[in-house]
Amino acid sequence: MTPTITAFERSPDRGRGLARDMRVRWALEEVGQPYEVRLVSFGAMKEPAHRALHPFGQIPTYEEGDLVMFESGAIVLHIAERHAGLLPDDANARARAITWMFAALSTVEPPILDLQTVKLLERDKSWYEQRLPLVEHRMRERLGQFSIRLGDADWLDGAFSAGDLMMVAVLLRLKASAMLDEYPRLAAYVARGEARPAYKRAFAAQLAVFTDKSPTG
Ligand code: GTB
Repeated sequence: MTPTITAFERSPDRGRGLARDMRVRWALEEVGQPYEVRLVSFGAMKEPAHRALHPFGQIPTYEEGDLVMFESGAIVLHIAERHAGLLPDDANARARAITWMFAALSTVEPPILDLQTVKLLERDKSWYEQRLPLVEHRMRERLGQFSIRLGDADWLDGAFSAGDLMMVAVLLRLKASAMLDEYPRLAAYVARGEARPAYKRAFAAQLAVFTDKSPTG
């Protein structure tokens, strides 16, 4: 059965692949599962029809027969569990790959989001000058720890896994800032993820949504 995912009709990132449908598309491409995409506007996301799929009125969602899911992490895990290619067969190695997925989502992504929130939404606040260095420090601390753990390995635990997919997807949000370049091993890790053919196909698909509709092309 071909799953259907939802994505922004018009992504605010203008097709840079930063919205969370990208990680779901990438996982589907890695396992070779074709999928359909239903594009939703910001208005439609808040309507009852979409909220029935996603209680928080967001993207991405995932529909496969009777199954409806939201939360990109749960969706990627579902894809990885149902198809070969993203989780190792060995039970312990599988548990470790899932651990890295959770680490990406609950330990590395929050400080990245904090930093982006401060920079985008709190610039005019009285606390901005005090808060920014604190949030940057927390981010650098986390990236430093992760860089030490990755070391010179290509991937986190042997072969590429859903853990790497999620970690690269999360780190990609830092790509526009110079911060990632302070950690050459992490910059190279992200570049290895972006070089994967499945990543490139997913990226091209989400970019086409933007370029096909962009008045300037
Ligand atoms: N925890 C959920 C998950 O992992 O699936 C979070 C889902 C989520 O934040 N969805 C966002 C959304 O629907 C899109 S990805 N936002 C609309 C809303 O809440 O009304 C977040 C995102 C949005 C835009 C950019 N960008 O433009 O760069 C990057 C990431």
